[in-house]
Amino acid sequence: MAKFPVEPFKIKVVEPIRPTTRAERVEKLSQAGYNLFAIRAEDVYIDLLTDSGTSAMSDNQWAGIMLGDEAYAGCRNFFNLEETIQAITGFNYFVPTHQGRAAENILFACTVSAGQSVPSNMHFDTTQANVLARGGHPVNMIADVGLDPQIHKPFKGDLDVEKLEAFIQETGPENIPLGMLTVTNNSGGGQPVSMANIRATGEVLHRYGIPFFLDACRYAENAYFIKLRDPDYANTPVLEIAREMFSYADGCTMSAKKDALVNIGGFLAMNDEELYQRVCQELIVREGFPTYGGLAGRDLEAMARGLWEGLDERYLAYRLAHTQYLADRLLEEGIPILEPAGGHAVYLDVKRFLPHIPQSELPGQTLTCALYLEGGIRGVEIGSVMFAYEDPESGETVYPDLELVRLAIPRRVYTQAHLDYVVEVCRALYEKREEIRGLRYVFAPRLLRHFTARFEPLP
Ligand code: P70
Repeated sequence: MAKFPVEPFKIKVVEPIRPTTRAERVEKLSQAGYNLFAIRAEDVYIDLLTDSGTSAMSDNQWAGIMLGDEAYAGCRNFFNLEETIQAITGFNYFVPTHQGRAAENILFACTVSAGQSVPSNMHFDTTQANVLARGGHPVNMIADVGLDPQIHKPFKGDLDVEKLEAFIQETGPENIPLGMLTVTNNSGGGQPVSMANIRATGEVLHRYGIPFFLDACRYAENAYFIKLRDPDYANTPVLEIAREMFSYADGCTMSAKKDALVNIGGFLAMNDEELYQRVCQELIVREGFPTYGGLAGRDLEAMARGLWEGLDERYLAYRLAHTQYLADRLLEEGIPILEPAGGHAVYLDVKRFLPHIPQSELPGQTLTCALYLEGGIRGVEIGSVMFAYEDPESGETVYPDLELVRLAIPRRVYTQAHLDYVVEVCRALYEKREEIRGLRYVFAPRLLRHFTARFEPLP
């Protein structure tokens, strides 16, 4: 049997949760248009929708909140945060933002023009949408192993560097304002990117004069995976690994709602002073003055403290083992998941869980609904609803290679018993998987469709 890691903390504050009846869930789901984003959190028993903003903060972070300096300009918490971000990333300049997508919006507003391309290992939903919103083309270049849900490789988040170079030569560097790597790769199973691949990606982009940014929201989990899986780094402190990862890049976007263990916050960091000046202008129009960037002073303090806690090696060892525990228990029950386990989530492999439902009938979304009906669990579809698109030339729908349901694990929130319950529900559902029927759209917006689309069950 898989072994559960001992939590490197004890629990001081609790929040009650309430199971619902199946009859209640049937009604709530139908009212929500079969989209779990439209369900009230109170009607969810175990909420694995996201690891973003859902962390339990520490006593030290809450203490920092009381030290919030709410001055409009130059609050002391900004300087604590600045010192922290410089120590960890080494980048010269940064601005706070209210969350990751605001950092993306500002970065792309200052860099991307219509018709230009932004290559990445894999864009997540908001970076993809923010590139599209500027009239740009988000291009994914994950190495082939990253698209095989069953192959065991240490760094399935790696970008295909040869593909990148060929793409730059075809497209012309002048049409590529920046390149990115998402660490860890959220759309591809929370898989890490190797240090060698971060270095090589930076080298190729820089050879053509193209800036390189990390989408760094799970950089600490990525750094710890490097420590665990790359023998060259087995004895390197994780802070040093993180610093080296950032050293190959020219900047990063960060959703601090993930590895910085806060409920809200983010930042955009960079080395280029001229870019920083333009970013400040954009920030002042959209987010706020550069020493608070849309956040309260207390939020900046919680972020500064959370960034250090997110790099704590005992915490990271527990964090990855906790996710691994859920993966191992599901595998023990024969339930198909993307392997190996990701850092922040376990991803059900829907093509093997519901092989009888074609992607046109939205099997990932269907499975999120079935999990909710079966046990009040909320996961999120990372598949055709999130990523399918219409080919502009043929008019045909292009479905993503991976059809997944992500069970994201909030940090420091759920115990072994919660995860065991999740396994029980998945097992019960897997046993009756053949009874499950697909969905169709009733409403689908153009950008970031998954958040607000509505569905109905197929007859
Ligand atoms: C998640 C959330 C956010 C995210 C990310 C990467 C790699 C940027 C951002 C934007 C979003 C989400 C998805 C499904 C359900 C709920 C929430 N990811 N880059 O859970 O950051 O949210 O702060 O604007 O993963 O993965 P932000």
